[in-house]
Amino acid sequence: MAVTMKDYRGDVSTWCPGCGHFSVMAGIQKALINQNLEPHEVAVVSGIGCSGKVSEYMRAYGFHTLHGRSLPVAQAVKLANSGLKVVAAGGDGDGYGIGAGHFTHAARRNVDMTYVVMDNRIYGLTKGQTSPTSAQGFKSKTSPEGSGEREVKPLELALGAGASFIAQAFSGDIKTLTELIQQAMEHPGFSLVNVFSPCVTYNKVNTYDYFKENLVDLNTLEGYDPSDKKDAYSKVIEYDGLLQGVIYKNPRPAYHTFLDGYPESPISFNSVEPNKAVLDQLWAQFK
Ligand SMILES: Cc1ncc(C[n+]2csc(CCOP(=O)(O)OP(=O)(O)O)c2C)c(N)n1
Ligand code: SF4
Ligand SMILES: [Mg+2]
Repeated sequence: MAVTMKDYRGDVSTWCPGCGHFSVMAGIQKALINQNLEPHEVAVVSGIGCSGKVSEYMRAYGFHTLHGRSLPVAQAVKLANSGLKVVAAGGDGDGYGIGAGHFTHAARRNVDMTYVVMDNRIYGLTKGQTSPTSAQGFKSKTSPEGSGEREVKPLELALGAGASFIAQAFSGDIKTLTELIQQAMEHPGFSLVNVFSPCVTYNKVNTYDYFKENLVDLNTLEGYDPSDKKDAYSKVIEYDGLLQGVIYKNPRPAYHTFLDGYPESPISFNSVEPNKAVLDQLWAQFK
């Protein structure tokens, strides 16, 4: 039987009506359905934030970790069970603030998994503080005079850190969002999809209209080559990161291929019925 949205549907309880995160979750679910993956073949690992609730709101294996800690857990899940499609998800604060160190190392490590960041340029869950991606000058409860810090630029950060697949999407265009998440999931290595996902309650600057007016689709730029890193940097800088599409794609061997003796089939499929000889050997070590 074909997998449908019903299979992935869980209970959503606290997202505000109109929150961009609804579309991101739907995009993840649709991308999984398009690959005919069933919920028991998928693990969603999330951090803390409104965005982090995605692991509870959809039906699949889920792990709601700590703030900024989805990536270490997700990488461990994938290495322990290579049979799972692993998706880490969280917010801009989660991924580019407290979790930024994990992000840069996950990008260069290249474990075969997908990271979806719901970038609303604000801390939503804690009620509207300036986040790492809030623009310099952005006013909020924590920067009433305007933020004095230059914002983190997720695409430049990911390019510099060595991510082998980088895409950017928008909650207001669910079709493209779904296609990009699916391409990321099919990429054999670490893939990032940064999604502009408006917080309708606390960010009155970076709204749906703001992104509709300012985002440029890479497909409209003639001759853009996503495998060319120089081209990627130059367009990202030229458009100040306000691009939609595959920014960079250049597959290289995933992390597990460098692990000597890493099993072909998932470790979790191995028999755990120890015979007497194995048990005696183990017992001898603890005597
Ligand atoms: C170690 C730690 N520090 C701070 C917090 C408080 N906290 C919870 S969510 C959050 C930020 C949420 O913003 P973001 O990651 O952008 O997600 P959003 O709610 O916007 O989707 C913060 C600071 C926490 N839970 N744990
Ligand atoms: S506070 Fe913002 S990010 Fe959180 S659920 Fe509401 S709209 Fe979404
Ligand atoms: Mg946020």
